[in-house]
Amino acid sequence: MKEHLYIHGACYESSSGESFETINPANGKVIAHVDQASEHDVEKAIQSAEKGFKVWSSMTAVERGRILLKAVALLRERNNEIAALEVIDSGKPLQEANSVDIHSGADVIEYYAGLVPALQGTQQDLDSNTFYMSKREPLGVCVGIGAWNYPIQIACWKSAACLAAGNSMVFKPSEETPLSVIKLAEIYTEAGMPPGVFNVVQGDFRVGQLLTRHPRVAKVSFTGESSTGKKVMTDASGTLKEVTLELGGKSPLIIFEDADIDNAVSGALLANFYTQGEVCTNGTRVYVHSKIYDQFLKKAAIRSKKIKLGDPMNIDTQMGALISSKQLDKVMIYIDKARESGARLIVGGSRHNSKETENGFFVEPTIFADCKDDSEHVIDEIFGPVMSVLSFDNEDEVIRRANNTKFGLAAGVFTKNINRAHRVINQLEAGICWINSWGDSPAEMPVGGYKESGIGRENGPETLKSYTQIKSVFVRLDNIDSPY
Ligand code: TXE
Repeated sequence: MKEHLYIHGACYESSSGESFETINPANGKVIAHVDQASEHDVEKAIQSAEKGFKVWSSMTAVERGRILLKAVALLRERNNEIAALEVIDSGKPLQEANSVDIHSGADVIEYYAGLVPALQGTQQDLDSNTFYMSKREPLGVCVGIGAWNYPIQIACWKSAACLAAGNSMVFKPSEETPLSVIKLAEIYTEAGMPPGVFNVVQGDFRVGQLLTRHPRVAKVSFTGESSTGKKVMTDASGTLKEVTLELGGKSPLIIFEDADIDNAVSGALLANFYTQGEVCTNGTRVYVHSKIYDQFLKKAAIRSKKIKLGDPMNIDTQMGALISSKQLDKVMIYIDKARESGARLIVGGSRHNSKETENGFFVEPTIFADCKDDSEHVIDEIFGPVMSVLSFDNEDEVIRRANNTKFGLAAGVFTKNINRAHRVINQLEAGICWINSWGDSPAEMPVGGYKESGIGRENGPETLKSYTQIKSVFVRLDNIDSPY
């Protein structure tokens, strides 16, 4: 199978003569050969987006919202078809993709389609002869760059606010998972979106750099590793682009002695093993009060051993394959480092090999106990199914330890004491916090990181405004008073 670019409302064959393979992580088989966009292709995409912007930004917010809502209906109609494509390209279980990836993307597009007609400027009288107005105008051509763990959801989240506000977008998915975003582009076109409003270019970091450095791009919205985010910000600074950076994390999940322990175990397993642990907001440092530490480990081990690994296309599979052999090797290196650190392996710790997974990149759900805060596997983001459990004795101590990281993406607290829950959450340095829950990310709620976990937000009301710029207009009704 060949996969191309998507420019000006249609499939577009690259002029680069270069292509790359995308494989099925569950069996290592090549799914498709995908065009690597050339500099010329990127220029074509930007020109197309400039044409699309002119038409799209001249439409009313209600007209744009109407088209976005048609796209929402088509996404939901084709949910299972697109979910299956996401599974073979990313290795995640079908039971996740069917219920989360497209639905959460469509929800955000629906949210902004409904919100944008209410986006207004302001007017203020200054004296009997003067007043000013402030108008919110779109930015122009924007760029989205995606990571491989939630390919179509990331593209939906980035394009939703961007397009609703009247901008156009050139989107580059991760080269690991290039397939599903083409379906989104086709759906946008089918919904009546003018050509050029949403374009897709494919390729690796070289194409990403062409986009972040392009002089006629107004804003870059990036999702990926923190180290890559810094490169994106550097490149975007050359032409003073706005950036939104959704980056990595190593988030704390704190379980107090009064917590409902079974509920807390549910939270900890979700926060570490959902999508094989390849979720940026994962709560991978699990701090458990010493009074319930052993009980927590026992329960977590019993339930982890029951997690069903296997063919991600099997609806009963609960954990699929890591994205690549490179990612598998990275996770296994961190598991070895955890062993060397003296941490106690409670469950897992090995590659998962069975008849149906023999050529895939599978790792068992893994829990290490008695971890030390300064161990590499506790400091670094692993991006795999590896839970690090640490014990604590008091509130001040655990807050200090939880905040002792360069990241600041997410944080969570499990306790029945509502005062303590809010007192602790208020002191945690993180942009996305949960109390007695983990992972919920409704369209209404802004998400994004503190510190080196990112800049800016996605979703929520403010993000719509971040895709506009304010123009102030001062009006004088009498003659200007001039000394000349
Ligand atoms: O990231 P990479 P990956 C994070 C997650 C993890 C990472 C995994 O925490 O750290 O993403 O995704 C392109 N200039 N999040 O491995 O390698 C590259 O082609 C421009 C956080 O894909 O950084 C790909 O399309 N672009 C998130 C994209 O950047 C460049 C949720 C990401 O690649 C580039 C999900 C360059 N110099 C994952 N180099 C959140 N916070 O919400 C690479 N790329």
